[in-house]
Amino acid sequence: MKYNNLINGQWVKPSSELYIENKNPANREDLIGLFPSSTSDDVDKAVNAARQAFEKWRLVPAPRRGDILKLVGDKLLSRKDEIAFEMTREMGKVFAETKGDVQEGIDTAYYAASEGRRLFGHNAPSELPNKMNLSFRVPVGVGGFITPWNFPMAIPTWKLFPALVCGNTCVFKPAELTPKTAHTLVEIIDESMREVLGRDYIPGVINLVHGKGSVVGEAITGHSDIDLISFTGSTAVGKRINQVAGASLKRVSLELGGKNAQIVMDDANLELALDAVIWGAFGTTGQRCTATSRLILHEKIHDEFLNMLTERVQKLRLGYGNDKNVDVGPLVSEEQRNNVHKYVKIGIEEDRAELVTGGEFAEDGDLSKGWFYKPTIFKNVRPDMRIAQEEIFGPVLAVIKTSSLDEAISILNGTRYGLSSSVFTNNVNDAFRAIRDIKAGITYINGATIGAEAHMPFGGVKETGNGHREGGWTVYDFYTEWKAVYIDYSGKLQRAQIDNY
Ligand code: UN1
Repeated sequence: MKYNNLINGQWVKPSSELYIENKNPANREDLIGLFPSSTSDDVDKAVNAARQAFEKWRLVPAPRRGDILKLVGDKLLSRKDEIAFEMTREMGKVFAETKGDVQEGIDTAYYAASEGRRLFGHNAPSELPNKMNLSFRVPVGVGGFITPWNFPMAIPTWKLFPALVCGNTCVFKPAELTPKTAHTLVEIIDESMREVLGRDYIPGVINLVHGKGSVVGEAITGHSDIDLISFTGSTAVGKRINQVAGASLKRVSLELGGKNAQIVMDDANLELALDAVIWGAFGTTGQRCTATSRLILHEKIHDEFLNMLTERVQKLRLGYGNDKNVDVGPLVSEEQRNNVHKYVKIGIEEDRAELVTGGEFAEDGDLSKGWFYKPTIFKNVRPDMRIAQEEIFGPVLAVIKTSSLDEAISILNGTRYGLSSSVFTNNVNDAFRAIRDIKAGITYINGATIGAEAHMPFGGVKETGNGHREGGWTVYDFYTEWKAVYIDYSGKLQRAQIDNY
């Protein structure tokens, strides 16, 4: 089946007429569909449509825009299992997790819908008599949205829903590896717009342009008529986007890499810490920007905990995520698996690190049809080794020994990233010290590094981003401009700073 782009309210072929195959990463014989390989011409058309639509969409009352998002949330909810099944087929993580991914989209839809009735401004008194000052939010304009494959539903919704409720129009380029999920999402948004707006439907509010980052992503980033860019992906690509988009002073929000660590202190509940690290390191096959890729163990519990962990990891069941009794799905692609294996080889060659388990392709029986990799643990890892510094984005955990909380925090902080972090301790003083001293956008106490909730600010410090957050209330600042208004009803010219002082 061939899918198309949505431009100006119409499903249209890419101007290249070329399509890209989308296959199941657990079974490469399973072809999901053909998706457009679009060009900069398609991006131009989408941007033009979004620009025209903006002049009408910005005038639709925000609560009405919220009504559309409420309906989008309802539709996602009623189709949750069906959509999750197709998402697992498309990108590999297990069904329970793709259901969670859709739920995150539903939560974001309802949050954004209710924000349509808030979008609060601030008022302040004037320094002059008979004069009123107020300020309110206006939309920014046309947004370009470039999203990854690991949360093919949640991450696009984090961006598109707040952007839409604020009155912006959208040009959306999803990851090449997960176009079907994006198609379903955009189809639902467009249907909901038609149902709520009826004859007042505005074509071009949301445009979907499939294709390669190097072509479609570049064209969006450099487009002179796009006002803002929101991107989630690698730090290398984020830096490039910031440079290109910065040249035309676009507003840019970047959610980039992570090298997240879980600390386990000697007073921690070890069973709990064990459940958390299994979930954090091997959930989504380690392909989350919040995944636990370093485990920092207090020396007093190091050996015992590592034994418990190894035993559990070796029992994890690999397979197609839509089958029952599967704990871990495949990696998303051959390229991704080769990259993980490259890092495992680097780890083995690096001084002193020791492979405890895993470290190879999983190819028994049906697993040979997909991009499976055995869950992998390294021990005796030094904090400065490459496997402890660079984002691997796969099921590889580096275990580091520590002798104190201070040292553990300094190891945790000692990378160029700062997204998620976790500390297991039952000592309340240590917990609060860690909360204060950890340099990361997200810190969990007695919880895994993954599992952020949609109504809280999501993002990180250092090279994890450029200071913006997604989710929660803060994202509404990214998608709006502040307008300050002064209303003078004195009937005379009152000069601020001059007539009153
Ligand atoms: C990501 O890894 O890119 O906190 C997003 C979590 C999820 C979102 C992850 N709610 O792990």
